[in-house]
Amino acid sequence: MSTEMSPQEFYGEKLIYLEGAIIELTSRLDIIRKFKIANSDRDPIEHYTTRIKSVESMKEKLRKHGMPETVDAVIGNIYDAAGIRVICTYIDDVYTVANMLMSQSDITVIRVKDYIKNPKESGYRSFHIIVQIPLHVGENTVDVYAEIQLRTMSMDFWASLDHKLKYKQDVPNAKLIARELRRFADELASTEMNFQAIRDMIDENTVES
Ligand code: 0O2
Repeated sequence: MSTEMSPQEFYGEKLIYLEGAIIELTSRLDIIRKFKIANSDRDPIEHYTTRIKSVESMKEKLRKHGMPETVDAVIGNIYDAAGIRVICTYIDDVYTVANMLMSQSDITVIRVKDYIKNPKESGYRSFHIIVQIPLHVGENTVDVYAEIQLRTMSMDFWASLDHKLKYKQDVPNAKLIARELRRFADELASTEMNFQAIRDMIDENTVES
């Protein structure tokens, strides 16, 4: 039986900040989807998932950064307590959706990491944005941090397998598997670019009937 503290127990009344940031940001994504469908007939987002960082991994992060294991330390300093992962159809959709979010006047962009243009050593690819979004809670307005990770389906597929390797202990041939994953990441990236080029060729040559 798990003895891990629940987010409600740890965050208490401030859980609403994290849940609220997720609600705000997913509404923005839903509106982007509706706008794109209405204007181009194509939804750039396959799906999105959301999560509040588990208490165990949050405490580990606070310890790593030498911060007290308190809710205030999280709300004031930790960027990814509230997280949204957006899975897009094509690579250019990632940038379209990211730019549409980042250009919203009440969203403050704190940090951008483009691991698509500059993949990690592991082969990991994704576009990360840290934002701050204002939340009206009762009589107060609070700015809440959230992390948005945008990636394509193939980047997501790759990251799930890589995550499995990272968190599993004693995998035989872990080094060899990591090397193979790195190679597959390059192959997926090149296949994805080819898919996008073919999509463009089809679109350019399509005559509306
Ligand atoms: P979880 O459970 O996904 O939240 P920081 O976030 O500040 O600790 P850093 O280096 O600034 O560290 O963050 P980075 O690398 O921009 O993004 C961290 C998150 O990206 C990770 O969150 C993963 O979700 C994802 N990520 C980064 N590198 C890799 C990788 O090589 N493989 C996979 N599968 N995912 C990666 P967490 O906190 O590790 O976990």
